Amino acid sequence: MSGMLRARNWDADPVVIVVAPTGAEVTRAMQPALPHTPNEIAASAVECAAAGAAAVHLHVREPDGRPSANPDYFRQTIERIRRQSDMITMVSTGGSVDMTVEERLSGLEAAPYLAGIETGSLNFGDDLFLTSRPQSLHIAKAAADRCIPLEVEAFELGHIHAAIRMIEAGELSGGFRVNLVFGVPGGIDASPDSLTAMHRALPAGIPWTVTAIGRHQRRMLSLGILLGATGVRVGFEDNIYVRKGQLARSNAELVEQIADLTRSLGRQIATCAEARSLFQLN
Ligand code: KMH
Ligand code: ZN
Repeated sequence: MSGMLRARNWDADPVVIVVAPTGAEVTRAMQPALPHTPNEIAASAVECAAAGAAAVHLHVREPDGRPSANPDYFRQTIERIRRQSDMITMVSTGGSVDMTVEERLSGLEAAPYLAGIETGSLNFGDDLFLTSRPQSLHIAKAAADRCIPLEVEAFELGHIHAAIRMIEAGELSGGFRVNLVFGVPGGIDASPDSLTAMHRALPAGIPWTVTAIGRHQRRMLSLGILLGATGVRVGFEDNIYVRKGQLARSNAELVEQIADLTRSLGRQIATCAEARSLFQLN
């Protein structure tokens, strides 16, 4: 084969498993194993790292379970995770639907490796999840000031186009990576056509991950794995069931399940070091 050009195999790169252990919407009434405190969230993340997760998407809660914007909770959670694992710590700047943008920025105070950013708004179930363009610019600047790279959370096509415009205008620093989110009521639906439409809108060569809410989650993640996604996301933020009608015992059980699925589809699981390189964080 020497001297001939060869296509890069679709399965060449291992898959980064991201775990979102807590989120802002799920309650303990819905999922009794939901971690609330920094200790619980960190313990869950570390257990997920042992099961194959290389990155963790963090929200924090008050002890009674309400979504929190307390930077100390983010700090304690991240310190505990870092003491016990090399996984990439990523904070949400989406927070919960009723937080102000300043509250949503509180995770940046904990010096995470990575942060999410919204580049547009949508209905979120019965609520509004609002991020105006000036607010996106404010979040991007707050992250850039702290040298924290960003991952765009795209809930529909327009969010990708808005992010591309920000990149072109030099308004997003630290590289460009996108998490495609399917199935939020009010956002793009969880269907194969929607995944290919979102995938087609991405600039070549950027890291991209797939998140899906609801009953099509594993099918959407499978499609992402087969289309060469950099990573896939699981965890109680997105789905509390291990199969129809059966609650997962833990976030780690969901990580084990997606790791098995990934291998059965012909791809390997990324280590934390590989995930840093695949997310272009080195
Ligand atoms: N809780 C949602 C309103 C993100 O983390 O950036 C926002 C969310 C997305 O979970
Ligand atoms: Zn989130």
